[in-house]
This record gives sequence, structure tokens and C-alpha cells, in this order.
Amino acid sequence: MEVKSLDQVLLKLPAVRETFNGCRSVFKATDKDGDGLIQLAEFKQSALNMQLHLPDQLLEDVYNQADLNNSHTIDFREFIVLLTLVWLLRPQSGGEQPLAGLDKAMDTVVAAFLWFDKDNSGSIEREEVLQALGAEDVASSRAPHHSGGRHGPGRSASKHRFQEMNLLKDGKVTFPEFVLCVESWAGVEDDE
Ligand SMILES: [Ca+2]
Ligand SMILES: [Ca+2]
Ligand SMILES: [Ca+2]
Repeated sequence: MEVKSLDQVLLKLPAVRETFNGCRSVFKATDKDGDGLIQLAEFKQSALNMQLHLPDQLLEDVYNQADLNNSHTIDFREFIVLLTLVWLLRPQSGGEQPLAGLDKAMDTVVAAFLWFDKDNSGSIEREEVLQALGAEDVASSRAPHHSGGRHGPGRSASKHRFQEMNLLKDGKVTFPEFVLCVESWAGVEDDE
């Protein structure tokens, strides 16, 4: 999928929400001790069960990247981030694909990230959000089927969206942070 406008992403959010919420059963199955959090050992065990064949060190890196609040445990929303990272690293050939049910939702998330990250730096900077949403304004005002005087998000709305995205307040949004943002936009909660 190639993203051409933010609207395209927004339209897909209900499907993304459904897919992500469908991961609660995977979360529960992974949470062997039932404390509502995924510990590193639980994640490693499920990686074994999924036959991901990823080195231990990589699993730990991915786990730490998904642990966005540095609590050393993974809650449900972080678990989706974890699944996204694992999905990116999944084996591409042979046999049954683990996490194949996530393909469409993950494609959307990745395509949306790439659309924002204009300079391919691997993170979304403030200017890129303004640029992406600014271009959106121009595109929607030029659109011939302009219906009912709908205006795209203005510059202040763009700023607001970035602040919402910029969880760690360090001026850029990394991919794991972006996944958490998409979850917020889609309305995915920690609890059912
Ligand atoms: Ca647990
Ligand atoms: Ca955490
Ligand atoms: Ca960038």
C-alpha cells in the first residue's frame, strides 16, 4: 500500500482497530502467569512457539523498544508495538507465516509511517508532520469534488497532532512511538 493522504490512513483505522483488538487473545495466551503484563521470559517463550527463529539478543532489543514507558513489562498497547516489530522481522519465506492475520493492519501502519517520514531518517520530525499535513491542506482545497467546504487540518491542528504523536517530547517520533499513536487514533485501549 502506498499512502497518498492522511484521509486514506484515517479510513483504515476501524479495520486496524478490529485487528489490534483481535490480538487480545494472543496477549492472554502469551501472559502465562496472568498478571496482565508480558514479561521478557513470556515473550521469549511465545517467540519460540511461533517459530520466529530470532536470536535472543534481538528479541530482547525488540522487547525493550516496545517497552515505551520503560516499566520493564509490556502492557497491551505496548504488546501491539511488540507484534508490529516482530511482524517486520518475521521470516519471509517458507511454510506458514506467523502473524499473517496482521498483514493488512501492519501494512497500513508501515505505509503511514513512511508517508510521514519524508526524508527516510527512520523517525518523524516536527517539520515532517507540518509538511505532510500542510500538503494535505493544499491537496484538499484543490480537490475538484470539494464537498461542503471541508478544510483539512490547519497548521495549529497539525502541531497538536504532532504533540499527540511526540510521546517522549524529544522532537521526533520513532516507529515504536508511532505505532502507539496509531493505536490512540484507532481507539485501542489497554483494557477491553
Ligand atoms: Ca505475565
Ligand atoms: Ca511498559
Ligand atoms: Ca524523518
